[in-house]
Amino acid sequence: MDNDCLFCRIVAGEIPATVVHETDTTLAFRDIDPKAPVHVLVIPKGHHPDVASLARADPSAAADVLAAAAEVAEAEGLVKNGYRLLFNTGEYAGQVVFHVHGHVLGGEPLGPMLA
Ligand code: IU
Repeated sequence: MDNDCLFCRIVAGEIPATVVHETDTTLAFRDIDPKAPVHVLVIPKGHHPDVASLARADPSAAADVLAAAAEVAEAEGLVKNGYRLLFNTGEYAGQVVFHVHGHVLGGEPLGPMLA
């Protein structure tokens, strides 16, 4: 755990979050500033700054995050119409929290990514 990391502190229960899914290795909670009717963040419990570092350091945890995201999408009723799973990676992509997180977005048509 990184004491300066907001998402590590959510995992530790030190900061509240609306948790919608949890496994031994992952946690999923609602984004505090949702960009779609459903906006859930899926994270590994271990601290890794971005998805590339996670995949390198712990491929099994990376697979767990993808599986958890699919389960969240199913539980949130997003599978029939589709949803977006997005990992902002680095400053130019707009990553602001450097504990890897997948955004599960859906519940309305999202349009093309690069419109
Ligand atoms: P990004 O990919 O690092 O840009 O996404 C960070 C997300 O974390 C963003 O959508 C924020 O609304 C969200 N978030 C949150 O859910 N709770 C918080 O306390 C903070 C950010 I700070």
